[in-house]
Amino acid sequence: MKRQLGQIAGTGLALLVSTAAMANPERWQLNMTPGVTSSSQDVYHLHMLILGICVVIGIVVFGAMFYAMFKFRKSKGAVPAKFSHNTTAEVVWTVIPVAILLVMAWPATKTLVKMADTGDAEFTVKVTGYQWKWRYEYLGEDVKFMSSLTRAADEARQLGSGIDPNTVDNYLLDVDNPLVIPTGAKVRFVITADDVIHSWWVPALGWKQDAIPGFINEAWTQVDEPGVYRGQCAELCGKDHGFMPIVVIAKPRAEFDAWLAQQKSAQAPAAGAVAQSEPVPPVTKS
Ligand SMILES: [Cu+2]
Repeated sequence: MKRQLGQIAGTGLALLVSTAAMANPERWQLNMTPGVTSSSQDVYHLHMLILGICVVIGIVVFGAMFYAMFKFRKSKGAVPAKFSHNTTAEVVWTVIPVAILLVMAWPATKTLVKMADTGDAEFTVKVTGYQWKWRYEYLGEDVKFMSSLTRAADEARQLGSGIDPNTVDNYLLDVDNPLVIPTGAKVRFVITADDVIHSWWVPALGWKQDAIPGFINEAWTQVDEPGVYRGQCAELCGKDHGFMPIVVIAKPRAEFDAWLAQQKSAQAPAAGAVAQSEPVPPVTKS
């Protein structure tokens, strides 16, 4: 019996350790993932530090509580104390928590400040949320496009479609036009919405940012590993809220440059068509 329990505990521990190392959610995963950016890893380490502090506090507080409850119970002859307060004890149990909070606030604030600092970004992508898709615009590059749920998933999700969602790759987590960013570059995002509030969230990047009509929120990321990172709208935004996924592809610099150049030439209006596609507003005299 003891051996069995030991085996179960060992398996559980191994599961925890192995899943903690992975970037994508796994069945029975209990912990946060470290993600793929320096911000997400800072957040992960901060989370582990604070969790550790909370566990130690929990053990000390509950240990003292249960010790007192068993050691000083009535059946053991304990009598109620007569004093109503003790200034020394009150000062101690105020100062210690304040000190612990300050110790925790220091790294938390440092991480938040770093995550909010969008300076020195190489370029900016404007993200706009719509019911129920995303629009990406590479500011200053003349590249912009809509990004919506793939056709295959959209068909499979319809009632009575007869299509088994299990046969659709990355069901509800794939888009027609993913956002492409270069690896190793600081990319700034300005995030807004055109109808209702949405929220742009790719867990591996380590943050989510609300997309609010009339407001511009900022965020940044720097992904060092090439890869495909998936996310979803994280603010209930209407009936198809669950059907506006996000896909970010991080490509090595050269591949990204080639992709951007190709997008640019594909989206550039043909000579002579400029006047039609972008009418010049009439001059108004004030
Ligand atoms: Cu949404």
